[in-house]
Amino acid sequence: MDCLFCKIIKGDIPATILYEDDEVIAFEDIMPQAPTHFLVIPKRHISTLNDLTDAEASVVGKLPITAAKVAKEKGISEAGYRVVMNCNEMGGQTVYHIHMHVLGGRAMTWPPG
Ligand code: DGP
Repeated sequence: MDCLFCKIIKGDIPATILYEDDEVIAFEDIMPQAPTHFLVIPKRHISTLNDLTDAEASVVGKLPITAAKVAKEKGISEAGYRVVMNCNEMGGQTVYHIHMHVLGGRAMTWPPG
């Protein structure tokens, strides 16, 4: 499968891995939009949020849990951070393997662009 994030999971493309277990992996975003910007993804290939089924509830539930764990390790928990999941073109999705962005280290604005 020609998926960039599947290649990162397999180790075919290098990434700075922050956390990994059987189901999820977290790594630094290559184009950081904040002083801290990492991604948390399921190892199972799921293209978009629209493709989720009840069968993925458990693994997808691990995304925010992992985000919070890594955010704590990164020292951004107390100040706060933002999590974002983009879906399809209008949502700003560019990589079609679902991922949770975690951004911190600066004050976020609302509404997002
Ligand atoms: P989105 O636009 O929501 O689909 O976010 C995709 C993110 O993936 C974007 O913030 C940049 C990041 N990204 C793209 N290519 C690579 C890569 O090769 N390595 C890493 N670490 N991140 C990537």
